[in-house]
This record gives sequence, structure tokens and C-alpha cells, in this order.
Amino acid sequence: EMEYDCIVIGAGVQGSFTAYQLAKRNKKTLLLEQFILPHTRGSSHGPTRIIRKAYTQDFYTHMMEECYMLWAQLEKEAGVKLYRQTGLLVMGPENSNNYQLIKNTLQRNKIPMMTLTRDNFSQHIPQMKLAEGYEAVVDITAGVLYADRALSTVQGQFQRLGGVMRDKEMVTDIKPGTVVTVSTNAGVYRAKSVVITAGPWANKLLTCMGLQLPLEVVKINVCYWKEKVPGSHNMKQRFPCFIVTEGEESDEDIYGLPSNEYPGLVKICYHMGSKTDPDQRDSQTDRSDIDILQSFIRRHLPGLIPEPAVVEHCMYTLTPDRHFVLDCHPNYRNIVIGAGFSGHGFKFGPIIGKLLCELSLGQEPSYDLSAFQIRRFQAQMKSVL
Ligand code: PYC
Repeated sequence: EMEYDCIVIGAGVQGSFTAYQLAKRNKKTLLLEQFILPHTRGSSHGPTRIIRKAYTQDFYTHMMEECYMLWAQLEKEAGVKLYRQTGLLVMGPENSNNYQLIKNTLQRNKIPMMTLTRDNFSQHIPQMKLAEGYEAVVDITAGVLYADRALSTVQGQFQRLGGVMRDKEMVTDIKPGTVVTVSTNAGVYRAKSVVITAGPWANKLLTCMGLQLPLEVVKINVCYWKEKVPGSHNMKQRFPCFIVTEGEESDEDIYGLPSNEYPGLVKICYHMGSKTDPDQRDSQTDRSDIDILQSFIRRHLPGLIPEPAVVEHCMYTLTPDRHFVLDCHPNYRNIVIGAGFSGHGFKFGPIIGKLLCELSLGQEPSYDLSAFQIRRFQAQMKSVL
């Protein structure tokens, strides 16, 4: 039996950054992953993600200020490029509450931005058509994160700092106590604290500690659309990332990124999917989101063929309010939970890692985490504590 300061369960982006932060503080840390790394079965795979400060609430924008610096720090430390600025175009119906909230947050926080008008829109983004009755604003410093590269980089830095990473090890039991005992299919480990960052598997792990969070796991169809003229929607052509807030066209956001990983293909997805069991992802085959995307592309992106050329998959773990869970287990203060990143957590990896690390060390967290507490779910919680 091996003694650690902390065991982090789940080596996705949040767990890997947590382990890295702990190792930086000279804590003896074990990072466990149930699958062989790297893999595509969770929520941290794929070549790209959007990074942005454009949010409906100040607390996300504030966290992103520091988070951009932490991303840059990792880039410098490891000598790799993880971020590229492209700008983020945010579009929404002028009467959309979320759109106005995002615009106000950008203004209030003095984030570099540009308001596009119906007259100048096509000068800036000729590939796209602004819908009738829609407004548009650009979050200038937003861009793309190289996700797969970011994950392997932070895991590499963690190991360089002396951290132990063990993949293909599934946790079978967690026994709370002053010293927590974690059993896997390959061994038994003990630690002063445990951080659970298991993504869509969070509730499966929490069962053994009498806790079930109101999380819904959905399967996302990650769609790539072919350009009619190859190279017309890439970063060189200044095609930005974009988010269309929910409107007449759809109940959820639609987002896209400039062509990057597959030359000639542009990633555009619907920010929602159908319910799935994380271990049965392949048996969920709903593609109704693709109809919504096709009609959107026909109307607003005339340079793309409105038929997906490639469809890959990912999962979101949604909370009822779409805010994260960053908290201690209500009964065991040395068991920390990071969960429910609701399809917008990747960009926050470095700051989430710092916060979960602080919680696991019993320190006062650097940000007000009241929006992320478990007790907000009291009414929806399945098992009473
Ligand atoms: O949070 O920016 C985001 C995002 C884009 C696609 C999914 N989430």
C-alpha cells in the first residue's frame, strides 16, 4: 500500500491540470485513468476547442483573465503552442437575453471587442451571412486551443515534476476517512485527499459514497462540413470561431471553428445531444441535431456543402443550470469533486486545476465558488445525505 498526498481520479483536462498543480506544490500525487491514454471516450479529446471571455456571467469572464495567463505559462514552460487567436464572433437575435448578457459582460469588463453592423459584417466575415434581426459582436482575444496537444502537454509536465500517472486502471472502490483508500483493478492506494474528475463517470464513482448529483450525460455529434472552395474558411482567411446563441433557429447554441485539423473541413456543431450512458455511447445514434445544423449552414454559410463529411463523438456532462460543480463532498471534506462542466469546461482547465488543488489542500479557493456548490442542487438530489 502506497501513501500519497492526493489521488486524482480521471485524467481528462480537469484532472490532469489538478494533478499538475499539486505536483507543482511538491505534493506526492497519483493520477488515475481508467482507459489507455490517449483515448477518445470522454470529453477531453479532439484537436481543437474554443477559448473565450465572452460569457453571460462575470464570474466566468473573471476566471478567464487569469486562465489565459496560466495557458501561456504552460506554453512557455513546455515550449509548445497551445493557443491561437482567431477572435470569436457571437451572434444572436437582438431580443435574445443571452446575447445581450454576453455583450454587456464584454463591455463591462472592458474586453477587447468589436460590434459588427449589418453594413460592415460581410467586409469582416465574408464567408457568413448575418440573419435578419440578428446582432453580432466579436470577442477579439478569443481563439482556438489545441486540445489533444494541451492534454498530453500538461500530463507530460505533471510527470516531469515527479507525478505518477497510471492509465488502464479503473477505480472500483473509494473508502473515505482521514486517510482515503482507493482500490482499482490493479492495486490499493492511500492518500490524504482524493479529487474526483471523472467527467461523465462522476456519478458511477460517487455511488460508493452515497452521493448522486443531478448530472445528465449527452452524446455530441462533432460534425465537419466540406468547403466548396478549399481553404476559404481557415485562420489565414481570418475565419473566426463563432457561437450563435439560441434563437428562432434552435433552442441551443450552434458553434464553429475555422478549418484546421482536416484541411477543407470546418467543424460546426450543435451544443446539445441525446442522453447516453458513458459506457454505451455507441448505442446512442440520434442525429436530429444534424438537421438543425444543415438548415443553419444552408442559410448562413453558403461556402459549405450542407451535408456532414465527418461525424465524430464526444460527451457533455450537464448540470441543470449548466454551471460547474467545484466542491468538497458534503460529508467528507478531503474528497473533492470537479464535475458537470456542461460542454464549456475545457478552456478553464488551468484555473479549475488550481481551484481543485486548493480545495484538496483545505485552502481557501482563489475565487468565490458559491455558484459551483453542490448544495444548490438540494431539491434535485436523488439521495439525501
Ligand atoms: O464553451 O466555447 C465553448 C464551447 C464551444 C463549443 C463547445 N463549447
